[in-house]
Amino acid sequence: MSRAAMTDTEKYLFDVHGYVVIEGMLSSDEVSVANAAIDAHADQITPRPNDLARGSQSLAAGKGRGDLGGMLSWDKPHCDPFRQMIAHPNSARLLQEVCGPGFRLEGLGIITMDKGAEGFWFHEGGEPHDRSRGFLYRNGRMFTGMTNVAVQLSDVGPEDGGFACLPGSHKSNYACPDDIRLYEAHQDRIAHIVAKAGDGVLFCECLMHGALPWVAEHQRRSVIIRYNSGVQSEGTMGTWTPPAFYDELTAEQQAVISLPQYRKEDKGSALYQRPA
Ligand SMILES: O=C(O)CCC(=O)C(=O)O
Repeated sequence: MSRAAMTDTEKYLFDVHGYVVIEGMLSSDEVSVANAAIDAHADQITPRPNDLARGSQSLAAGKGRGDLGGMLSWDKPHCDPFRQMIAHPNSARLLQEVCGPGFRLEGLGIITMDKGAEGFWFHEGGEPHDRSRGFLYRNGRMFTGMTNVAVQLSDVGPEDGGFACLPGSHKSNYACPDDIRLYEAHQDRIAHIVAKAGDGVLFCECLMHGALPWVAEHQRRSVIIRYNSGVQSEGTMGTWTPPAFYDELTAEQQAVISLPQYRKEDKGSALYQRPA
C-alpha cells in the first residue's frame, strides 16, 4: 500500500524533540465512536494505586489514574475503532519512517484521568541506553526502538495536565537528576503537550516523559499504542499464537500483529532494493 511519507517538518521536529503531534489523526466521527466504545466499558476502568508520582510533591494528587485494556477483543462494533487505530494511515506513514517497514504492535491501553488524578514521574530518557528503546540517526534516516502513538480522545488544554516530556531528552548522555524527574526543579524545561481530541502524539519511548496531575473537569482519555521495529520484541518466548480475532482484521492490521522477523526491505540502502 503506498502511503504519504512523513514530511520534512515532521522529521525535523521528531529528530530534535523526540516527539511530534499528528494533528487531526482521527476525524471527529472516529473520536466519537471510540469514546462511545469506552463509555460502554466504563465499568472496566481500573483505578491504579495512587503511586505514579513517586513521592513528588509537584505530581502528587488525591487519586490514581484509570487503566483500561482489552479493546481489540471487545464485541463489535466497540473493537472496531481500536482495530482501525493500530494501523491507521495517518500514524502509519510516520511509524514506517521511524520504526521502519514492518513495524510491530507491542500493545495498547487506555489511560483515563479524572479531576484530581495524580501525575506520573518522568521516566525513561536516552540515558542509560536501552537497546529496545533507542534512537539513532544514521545513513540519512532515523531508527527508533519502542515508539508510541498517544491518541487523544478528549481535548487537552494548557492548564489541564496530562502528557508532558523533556524535549530532546531522547538524545541525553548524562543521567537525569532526580529533582528534574520528579518535576521539582527546572519545570520550565518540561513541555506539556496541548492537543485536541483526535490528535496523536508520536514519541519515542526513550524520550523522558510522564504526566502532570489532571485538573480539568472533563475526563482525560488517551489511547497509548506501543510499537517497535519489525525485528524487535519486548518478549515472545514460546510459540506465537495469533489472537482469536486475527481473521477479522484487515491485511494492514494483521501486518502489525506479527512475530518479530528480519525484513530485507528494512535496509534503507538502494543496494538492497535492487531485484535479486
Ligand atoms: O500519558 C501519560 O499519562 C504518560 C503515559 C506513560 O508515560 C506511560 O504509560 O508510560
